[in-house]
Amino acid sequence: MKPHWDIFCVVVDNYGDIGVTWRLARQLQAEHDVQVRLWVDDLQPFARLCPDTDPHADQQFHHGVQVRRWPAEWEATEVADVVIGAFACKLPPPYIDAMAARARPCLWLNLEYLSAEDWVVGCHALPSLQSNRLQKFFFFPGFVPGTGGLLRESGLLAQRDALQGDREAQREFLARLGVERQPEAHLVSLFAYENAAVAEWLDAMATGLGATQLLVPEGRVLDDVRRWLGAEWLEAGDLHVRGQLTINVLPFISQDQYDRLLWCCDFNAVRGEDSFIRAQWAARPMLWHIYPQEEDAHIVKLDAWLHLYTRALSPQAADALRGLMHAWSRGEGMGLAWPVLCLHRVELRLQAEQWCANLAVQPDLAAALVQFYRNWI
Ligand code: TRH
Repeated sequence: MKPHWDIFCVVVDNYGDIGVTWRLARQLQAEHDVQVRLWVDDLQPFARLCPDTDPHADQQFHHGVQVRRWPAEWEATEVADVVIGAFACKLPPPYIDAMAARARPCLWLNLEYLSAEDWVVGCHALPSLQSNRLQKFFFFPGFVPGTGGLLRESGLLAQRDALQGDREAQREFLARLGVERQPEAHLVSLFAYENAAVAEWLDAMATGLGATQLLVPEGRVLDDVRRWLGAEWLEAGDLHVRGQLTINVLPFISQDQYDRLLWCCDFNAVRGEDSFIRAQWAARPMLWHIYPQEEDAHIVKLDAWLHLYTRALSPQAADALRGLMHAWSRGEGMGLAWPVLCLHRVELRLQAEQWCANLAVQPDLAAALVQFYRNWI
């Protein structure tokens, strides 16, 4: 019989929690011989990532995954062989009791947030004994050997290569999103939180030496773009031109379409955790809007990743990239940082490809989880 896996997700805010767990659930179901149930407390954001979702259904199947509403009042259910609590979410107490009472022990894992900090290797896969004598293991995704790796579906990079090598397929894909690609323009995607530095960045692109086409899916950053344009309203399908800059507003698209958008672009501004990883699989230069945390804890995380990512760059290109990422996170300084970065476009493109190729040598997160379970039984 196939092992059963339960994944629990609390949507704190945004799309990252559900984005990561849905991707993991899909991949486990598709590539490993397991049956996955995904428990989600709020199906509305899930419906944005997976558009044929019924946000009101208690139970539904998508890509073979059983998606269950996590009810406020928990109802007794069979415990799975592997139980994953995503991002330190608290499992329903009756479910934990049932885990403790289960005749055959189940593996309990906490899937942690992604960080490139050094301490992650030392903490990855450590067990902690719970009050009911159950053991919980902390599973850390990461960029280096000794961590749990990153989510990467099999065949992902081959699909990316096929699209990146086919201008006509790119043209068709973008046309379906309402975008006519300008032949000479630098194609940039923008997914970010609200950011005071948007205006400076758009100014820099509008007055730059070459043409830029900016694709902005509907979301939190759109209001900053609207303000810069002086427009009353912005919505999917809108197109605005200011100097060298053309701006297309896109609808919020499915996860798979979003991947393709990243693959088509020359440069991607991403945020959070999941889009940040997907931009790395796109093998294109990128800008990361890291999720802001209290006391600037996010800057430590940003620097830890930059330390790894810039290692193979020339000092000038590394400085330019660091300067850009810090300006974006600070909310000022993009006016200078962007043209400086553009001087290193070629080197950054080669580095993005090399970085992606190096990451792809490591086992992916889903495979690492399955292997961990096999070693555990
Ligand atoms: O939405 P986010 O800001 O999520 C964040 C982070 O996960 C952060 O670590 C967490 O603490 C916080 O939420 C609560 O960014 P992220 O992680 O990139 O998730 C966005 C998801 O949305 C990702 O799966 C890609 C997807 N997406 C689409 O499917 N279509 C789109 O059009 C766009 C722009 C994104």
